Amino acid sequence: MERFDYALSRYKEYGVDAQKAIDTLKNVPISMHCWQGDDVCGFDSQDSLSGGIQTTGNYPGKATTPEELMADIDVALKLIPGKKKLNLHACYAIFDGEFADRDAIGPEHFDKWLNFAKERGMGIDFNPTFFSHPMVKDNLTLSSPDDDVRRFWIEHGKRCLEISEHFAKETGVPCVMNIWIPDGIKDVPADRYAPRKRFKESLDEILSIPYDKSLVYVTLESKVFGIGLESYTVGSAEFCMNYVNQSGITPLMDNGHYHPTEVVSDKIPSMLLFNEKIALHITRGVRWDSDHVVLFDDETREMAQEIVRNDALDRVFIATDYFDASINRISAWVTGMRNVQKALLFALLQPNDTMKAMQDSNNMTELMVLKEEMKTMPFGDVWEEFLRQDGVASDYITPIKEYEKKVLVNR
Ligand code: RNT
Ligand code: ZN
Repeated sequence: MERFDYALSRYKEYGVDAQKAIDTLKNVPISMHCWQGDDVCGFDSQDSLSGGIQTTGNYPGKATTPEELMADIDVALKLIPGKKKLNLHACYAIFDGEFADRDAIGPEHFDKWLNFAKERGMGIDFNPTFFSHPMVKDNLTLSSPDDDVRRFWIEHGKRCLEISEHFAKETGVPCVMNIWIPDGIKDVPADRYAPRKRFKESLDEILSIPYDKSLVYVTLESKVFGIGLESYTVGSAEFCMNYVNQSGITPLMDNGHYHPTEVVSDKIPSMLLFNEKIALHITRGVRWDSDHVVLFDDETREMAQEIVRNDALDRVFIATDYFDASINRISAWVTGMRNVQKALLFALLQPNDTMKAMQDSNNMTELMVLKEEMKTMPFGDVWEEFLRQDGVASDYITPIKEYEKKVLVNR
């Protein structure tokens, strides 16, 4: 308590109210991706992970049943402060009786997830799964030249819209339904236009079914390349930005999906200027991989600052998206989720108005000094206080290691 009092007074010197920052952060929902717990396997197919994404590592304890995954998510949720949402993929459908393929799934296959979320007071976000399935033909889905393939995946998209709306109605929280297709080509294509045209038409068809736009926010996620799809991706940044603009859906930027020197932090204000809402997949790209665990690093902080200083916390859907199979998967969840929240708290603790005024009056020397000063403020004490007020212990590795010993290693 004493340390927080000191932090309060230090931040006050800069005109920042640290308790207000904590109060704001408490109400910012972060959508936690279910797929960190089982290396993006899901329950509906024996196919191995495809789509140009890959998990590497073989840490013991991977969840292989819905019960295990839910139990693991529960352990993670208890160690993550603040407001959470559950982010599900269609491949996590649970079949108690008869199996239904992706073009035939319905809300009933997600009853257990819905109850799980409801019991914990969480909303649900949803993702059609356009990978790890025999109907992915030559690495193509919605952009395939094969009519049957395209029709199968269009139907999948429609089914998912219906499921998303059901989630929103049942939980009372709007559902973000994110469309990402892996479609791409390994080597230099002969036709870049036609697959994109087909993708466009497929999307039009999916979105032609009626759905309540205040309940379901459909987002579209772009990507620069996938593993084995290095030369061409159908859903490029330009494709997605234009499609979103024309159709009135919401753009989703995954910060692992751009050229290595491009930063999503710089894209956020431009996208906010032209879109009512935007969505983010927060991850950490490392060389060829777009999906390392989120750290409290410069770019994560910078993205958070672009959200906070543009007063856009209620305009940005924030979700995590990464998968690491080489470390304890629950720890990976907690570390990444906490780091997103830390970055937001750090952003909320900056004297943003003072800094903006310095920029506008071209006091760049003072601005640099102030920014550097803020880095060594007693931020950790405010973070600890946030945890304390939320009733979450600061130490999460001890309970996770205990769970690992008791449960995970015996799987
Ligand atoms: C892949 C995309 C996509 C996936 C999830 C599993 O590069 O980021 O969002 O990670 O759909
Ligand atoms: Zn993503």
